[in-house]
Amino acid sequence: MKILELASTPSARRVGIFLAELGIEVPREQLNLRAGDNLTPEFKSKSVNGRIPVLALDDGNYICESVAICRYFDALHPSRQSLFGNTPLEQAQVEMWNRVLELNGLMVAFQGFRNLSGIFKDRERVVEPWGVECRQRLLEFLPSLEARLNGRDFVAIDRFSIADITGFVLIGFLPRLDIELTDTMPNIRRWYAAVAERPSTNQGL
Ligand SMILES: N[C@@H](CCC(=O)N[C@@H](CS)C(=O)NCC(=O)O)C(=O)O
Repeated sequence: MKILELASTPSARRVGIFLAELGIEVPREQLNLRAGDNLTPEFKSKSVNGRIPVLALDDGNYICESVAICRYFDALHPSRQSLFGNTPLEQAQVEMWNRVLELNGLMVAFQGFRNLSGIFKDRERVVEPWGVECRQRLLEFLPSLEARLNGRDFVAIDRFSIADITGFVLIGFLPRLDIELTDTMPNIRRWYAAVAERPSTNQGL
C-alpha cells in the first residue's frame, strides 16, 4: 500500500499525524498539486473527490477523505486507546468535536484561503466575497473552541484524539488567512503549544 499526498498540506498532515500517533509507517508518494498532478484522469479514477490524500491498497482499492483513511488504520490496528474513542460516550464525543472542527473550522478555512488567494483558480471559480465571508465565519467560530478548552488539556475527551489532530491542523492553518491567535485565546494557545510538543506533530512540516 501507499499514500498519495503532498505532505505539507493540511489534509495530508491530518493523516500523517494520525499514523505517527499509531506508530505506523506507510510509503508515501508526493504529488505536485499546483502543477495539477491531481487533475489527470488517472488520478481522478483513484480519488473520488479528486484530492489528496488517497490511500492506495494492494488489492486495487483506493480510499480518499482523510478521516476515512484514519478509520481504516484504526480498524486495522485495534487499540484500547483508539483515537476515535473507546466507549460509546467517548466515540460520540470524538465524532461530535471532529465534525464540528472539520465542518465549522477546517472546511471554512479552506474555502476562505482558496477564494481569497485564488491558489486553484486554474481549476475552480474563485469568489472573493465568499473568501471574505468564510474568514469572518472562522473568526466567529474560534471562541467556541477557546471556551471548550477552558480547563481542558484535550478537545473531545480526557486524552488525545483525532479531534485534537483536526483542531491542531486548523489552528496551524490560520496564518494562511492572516489570522493571529491573540491574548484573547489563551486556552487555544496553551493547548496548541502542548500538542506541538508531541512527536507526531513535530515532523518538521
Ligand atoms: N475533505 C478532504 C479534503 C481534501 C483536500 O482538500 N485536499 C487538498 C489539499 S489539503 C487538495 O487535494 N487540493 C488540491 C485541489 O483542490 O485541486 C479530506 O479530508 O481528505
